[in-house]
Amino acid sequence: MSLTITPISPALGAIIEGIDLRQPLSDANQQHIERALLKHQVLFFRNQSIEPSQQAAFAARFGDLHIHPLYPNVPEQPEVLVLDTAVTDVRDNAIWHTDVTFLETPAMGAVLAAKQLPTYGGDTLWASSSAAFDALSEPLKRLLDGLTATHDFTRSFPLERFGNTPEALAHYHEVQRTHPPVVHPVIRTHPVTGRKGLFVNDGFTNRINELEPAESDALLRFLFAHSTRPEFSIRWRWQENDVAFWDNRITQHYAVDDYRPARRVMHRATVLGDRPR
Ligand SMILES: O=C(O)CCC(=O)C(=O)O
Ligand SMILES: [Fe+2]
Repeated sequence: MSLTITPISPALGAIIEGIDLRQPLSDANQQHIERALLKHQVLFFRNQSIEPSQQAAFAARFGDLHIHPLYPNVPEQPEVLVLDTAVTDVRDNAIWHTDVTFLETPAMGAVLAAKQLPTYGGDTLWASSSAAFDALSEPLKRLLDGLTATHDFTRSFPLERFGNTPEALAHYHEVQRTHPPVVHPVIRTHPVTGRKGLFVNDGFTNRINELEPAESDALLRFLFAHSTRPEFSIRWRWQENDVAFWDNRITQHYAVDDYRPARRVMHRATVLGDRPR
């Protein structure tokens, strides 16, 4: 069976047909998917009713999997985290972000499966960091290249939301101890394609280190707005059993928080990546 790849916008996104993600991935299909991911940055697969074990097996073909320090997971498959509005306050994802940039080695990608959806609402947007970078003027590109920024998980996961019992508070402090703020380049070069992308995000980036605080605040505000312009983004309207696979090295995303009190359940497997350069 051959894969069909249908792009959905000029900046990023493609729908992949002709594959059953419940089955072990052939080497040929692994390569096709990897190539499509590098080109389109986020891929969508429809009608994939995958079990957590199958989701983890698929994701693990692209790298080691990350176990999230704060989100709950599927007990028998801890590499698959659960975003269930009946269990967790998932508001943290209603902000433009690149996953886990508070790690020294943030995720290379993530595989997200839609398990239960509201009748409408609950869309997710992705934006291309390379399209955003390409659209900057040459002088601004030159200014940003070589600058570094500090990323901190407490920006999106504040103590007030995660420390409301003594055990949760102790756990939060432990996560804080093991996850100090990290420094990444403001412009990241994709390790495989060599494309440059803006690598700051509203979810986790607190400041541009080499600038005065007021300069950093103003420039970050501009960069957050610029990176997520409609021209560089897509909005995905989920159907149950859709699976998305994004390249987290060169994209940001935003989970729209517009459907409560309806319930929404997603499963995510996160593939670890390398140190941004
Ligand atoms: O729930 C979603 O659509 C996306 C949530 C999110 O940010 C993630 O899974 O990384
Ligand atoms: Fe995310």
